[in-house]
Amino acid sequence: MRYSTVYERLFSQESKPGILVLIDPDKVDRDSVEEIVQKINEHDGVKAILVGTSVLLSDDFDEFVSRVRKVSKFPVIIFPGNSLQVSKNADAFLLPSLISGRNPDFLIGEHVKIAVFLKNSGIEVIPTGYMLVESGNYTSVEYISFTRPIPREKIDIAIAHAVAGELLGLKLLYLEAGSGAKYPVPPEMIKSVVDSVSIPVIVGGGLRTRKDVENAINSGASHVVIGTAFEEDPEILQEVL
Ligand code: 1GP
Repeated sequence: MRYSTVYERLFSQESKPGILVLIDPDKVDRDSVEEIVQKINEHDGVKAILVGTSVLLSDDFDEFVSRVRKVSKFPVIIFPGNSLQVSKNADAFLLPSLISGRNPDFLIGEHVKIAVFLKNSGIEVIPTGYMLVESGNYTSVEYISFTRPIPREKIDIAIAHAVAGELLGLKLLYLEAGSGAKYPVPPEMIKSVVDSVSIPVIVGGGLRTRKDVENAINSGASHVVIGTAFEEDPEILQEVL
């Protein structure tokens, strides 16, 4: 690999915007894991595979991550919804702090439970400011995290949270409308946040069409996250980028 870290590979200046495909371990038939990853491998617009979910009902997370990584030609990054979703078998770990909320469990609590494990594992950790944005429906992340999303039109509030995250030393911002969101994060909010910070911003939640993806990328998103639309139709990757 040309880059020494996944972070560099994804966010170096010459890295073009692309897709981070989110695989929810609770939604994948265990007989089709390799086949699904092979499908992802076919698309050069993909930059990485994220693995994670809001709750986690399955009991084979570690093995699941290994299977994905074994076949993937892209880096595999854990994007955990809680402290059960850890494994040494990934290329990197997004450590999200839900900075748009005021629930201490998701700001620091879950992190304390896995911090020493992560450090000892040697896995690359990417400290991420996770910002939930109102999306027109009640999403799993809102329910599970007991946090309220930032109102869609409150761009000033989004900027203030993003800048606070940057000043706290976070290396990445994730603007999230929530899985299956009715409306993605508004382009104006993406643009304002991107213009306010010098760390990369990724965007996800409710992105289903080429237009959705273009809106996010043209607004300055470093990459976009696609989960539900890929689950519903793996060919979507071809269409959106
Ligand atoms: C959820 O942003 C991701 O954390 C992906 O959302 O499932 O709506 O693509 P979708």
